Amino acid sequence: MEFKNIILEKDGNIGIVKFNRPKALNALNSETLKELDNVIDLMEKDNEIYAVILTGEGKAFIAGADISEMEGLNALEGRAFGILGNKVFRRLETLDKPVIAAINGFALGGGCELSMACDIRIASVKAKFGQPEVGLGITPGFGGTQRLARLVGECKAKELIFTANIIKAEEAFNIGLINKVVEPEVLMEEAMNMAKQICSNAPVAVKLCKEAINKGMQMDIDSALNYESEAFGMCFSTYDQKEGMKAFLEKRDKNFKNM
Ligand code: DAK
Repeated sequence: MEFKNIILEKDGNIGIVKFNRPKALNALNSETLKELDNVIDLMEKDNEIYAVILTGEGKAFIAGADISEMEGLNALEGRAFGILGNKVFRRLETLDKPVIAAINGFALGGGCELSMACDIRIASVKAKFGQPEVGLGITPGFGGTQRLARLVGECKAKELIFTANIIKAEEAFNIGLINKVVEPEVLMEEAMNMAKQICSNAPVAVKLCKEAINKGMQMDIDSALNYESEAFGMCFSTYDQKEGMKAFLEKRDKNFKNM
């Protein structure tokens, strides 16, 4: 499938999604959001993809939702835009495979929010993060008030959102917004290495872990631990559990089959 604003590649078991509107710093317009929705469909259906990397072409990851498109929206259109974005971001967050954001540059507003809907965030030292929406007269609309507070805590989330400050990758790392900061030249290599390491593990177990962490974070601890027990039990119905344990006992390399 061909896209106008997204380049889709596959390297082994890894799906690579590149936002490709560099002239507008990859700002998210509704066309790009719809394309991303279609890309998620493809990722979801492809059983050979075990992990996904998102990155941006040019100097930005994503500089936010497209201000030129949003500027003229009426309330109903604004609501529809917000619903579309939230739906797509949530689909990414709940995709049954890990998603790594390789953040090459600006991750502002909707761009920071998109990175927060990913499971792992690796950033170049050149990356910058922020939720500048209040400076435009709006609230973050793609989950920023919710995911940022959950990731870095209420204290820092309020400071970032109320001040609209833009922070460097190093500070984003220090407050727990991102996993790792690397030099720009090795960003994709680092993301690929992590993706390959994830792909070398049992994909069904990884998928169940993602689900257990995401769902468990919204539950009380007893319900969450019950959920974990169910996921753990489920593994014993898989080929990969037998293979993983057998390979260990036989002191040989494992050969997982995603089943
Ligand atoms: N939208 C549209 N175009 C953008 C853009 C954006 N977010 N960011 C940059 N561009 C465009 C610029 O207009 C410029 O276009 P031309 O003038 O060349 O045609 C081109 O990209 C290059 O940008 P600059 O010339 O400004 O580049 P600089 O390196 O000088 O500056 C910058 C880079 C990232 C600091 C600057 O471009 C900037 O401040 N950009 C805006 C960042 C921003 O405020 N982002 C947050 C957007 S608001 C909601 C749903 C969603 C949202 C909210 C509510 N609901 C429906 C409730 C989300 C909101 C946002 O994300």
